[in-house]
Amino acid sequence: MDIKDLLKHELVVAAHVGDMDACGAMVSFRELARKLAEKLKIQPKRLEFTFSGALNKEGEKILKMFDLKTKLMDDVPLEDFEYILLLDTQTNVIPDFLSKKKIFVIDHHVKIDHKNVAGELIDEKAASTTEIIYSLFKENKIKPTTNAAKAIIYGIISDTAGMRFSKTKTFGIMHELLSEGKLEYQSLLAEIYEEKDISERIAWLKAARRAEVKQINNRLVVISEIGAFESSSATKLLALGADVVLVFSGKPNEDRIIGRAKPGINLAEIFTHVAAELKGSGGGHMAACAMNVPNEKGRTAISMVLSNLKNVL
Ligand SMILES: [Mn+2]
Repeated sequence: MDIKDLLKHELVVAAHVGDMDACGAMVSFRELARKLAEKLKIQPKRLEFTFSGALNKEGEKILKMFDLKTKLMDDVPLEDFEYILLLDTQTNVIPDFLSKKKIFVIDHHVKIDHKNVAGELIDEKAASTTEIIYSLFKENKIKPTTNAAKAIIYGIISDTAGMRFSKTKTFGIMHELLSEGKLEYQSLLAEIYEEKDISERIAWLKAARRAEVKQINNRLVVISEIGAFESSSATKLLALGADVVLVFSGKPNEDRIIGRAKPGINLAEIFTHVAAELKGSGGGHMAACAMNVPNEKGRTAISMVLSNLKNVL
């Protein structure tokens, strides 16, 4: 099925991690669904928005900014819905009770082997999931409102670290969105990025202090550990000069490992493989990925990633 068929059904729109891109994708999808239904002369269907994992601070900010109400997964009457739309998320990370539904995937992470999805729009080359949603606007000749354009832009900004990891195509898209919406990049940045909380900055510095540096074939691999803010800590350690960063974070129900790598190193493949072997879940982008494994398996996971890295670096 394609997106037009999908819109004939009531939908639970879900993401696993509620980050800026996932939330921006929800905001822009809400508008796309309404306008496309209008265009197709079909009754707009009920949409419920929820997360199967956690919502982060930046995601929360987007939801507030564009007034999108989400529900806790437990409060969504799943039995009423036949279809789930996964945004910025693939089927390997969602809980089993969701996997039983008919699933449509819109995502830009490395494609995993999906079983029985009703439909998918996966573009690993897209900078963000919002970029894929934007392509749907264009394909259907619908002009996003300024709000939807901003939500799309925020998804791109967050997933390319402010355009630093952006491909040429995304610069074109960014230019189009900014000029058509008469938006100014600098003011959008200022709106979304204020100085990080002191607790987050302390986490970065602690992660740096705890860093263990290993040299593998002339490449620097940095391993560290932190209780919270593991993703941004890993990004900071990469910026300090590492080629690969692995940050361990022990959570109450699982061990989490965040990976970051310089371009050209496919860390996601290693993460997916190691996570599967340890009966956890893992994946992401080549150079930015994560895995969750059962408690007490995190250290093993790190050693396994390291031995795999010896063959890759
Ligand atoms: Mn994303």
